[in-house]
Amino acid sequence: MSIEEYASRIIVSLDPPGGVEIGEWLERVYTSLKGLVAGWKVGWPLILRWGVERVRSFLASASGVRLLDLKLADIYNTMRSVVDVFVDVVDAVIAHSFIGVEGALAELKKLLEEYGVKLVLVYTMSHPGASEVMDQCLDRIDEVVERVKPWGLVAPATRPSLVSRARRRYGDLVIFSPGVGAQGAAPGSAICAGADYEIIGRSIVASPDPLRSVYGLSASAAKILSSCT
Ligand code: BMP
Repeated sequence: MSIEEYASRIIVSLDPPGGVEIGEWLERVYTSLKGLVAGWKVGWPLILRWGVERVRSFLASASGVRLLDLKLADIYNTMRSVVDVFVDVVDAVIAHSFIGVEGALAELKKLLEEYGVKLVLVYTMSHPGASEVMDQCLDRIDEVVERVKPWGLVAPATRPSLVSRARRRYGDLVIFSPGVGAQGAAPGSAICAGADYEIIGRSIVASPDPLRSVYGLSASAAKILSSCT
C-alpha cells in the first residue's frame, strides 16, 4: 500500500493538544493533510475549547468525511437537541450502542436519515477497561447492531480480534478503528484485521509536522500491510 493509499484510510481525530493556539494548530493540521487523509473526527475536546460556532464554521468548509464524535448515550429527545446543533455540517454521527434501540437509537437513526447523515455505533472501545464490561456484552451489542443497521461501527485497533469479529459479521458496514499510535496499536494493523479506516489523533495532531508524521505512519503500515493483504 502506497503512502497515499494508507493516508486515504486515515481519519484524523482533531483533539487539540494542551497549550496550542487552536486556530493556528487547526490550520496547520488541516492545510497539511486535506486531500490526503480520508477525513476528520471532531468531539468534545475541540468543541469545548474552541466553541460551537468556530467548530461549525470549520466543519462547514472542511473537505473529506466529517465525523461528529460526541459518543451520544442518552434518551432520544436529548440526543436530538444535541445533534440538531451540528447536523447540517457533518457526514456521520457516533453514538453508543449500549443505550439500546427503542426510545434511543431507532429514533436517532430515523432523524439522521431525514438529514442525509449517517449513524456510526461504538461496538466496543480501545482502552483496557472496555474489556471489563463492553467486550463481555458483545452478543447483546450485536443484537442492537443487527436491529439498528447503522452505516458504520467503531471497533478497537488495540484488540484486533474484535475488529475481525465485527468485519466477519458485518461485511457491509464501514469500520473505524481508533487506538493506532498513542494507544499502542501499530499503523495498518486494524486495516489488516478488517477495518476500513484507522482513526488517529495524537500521533498526527500533536506533531509539529503532521504531514511528516503521516508519512512515518504510512511507512510502518506498509510493512504490516504487505504481510496481510
Ligand atoms: P489518539 O490516537 O490520540 O489516541 O486518539 C484517538 C481518538 O479516538 C480520540 O478522540 C478518542 O476519544 C477516540 N476513541 C478512542 O480512542 N477509542 C475508542 O474506543 C473510541 C474513540 O472514539
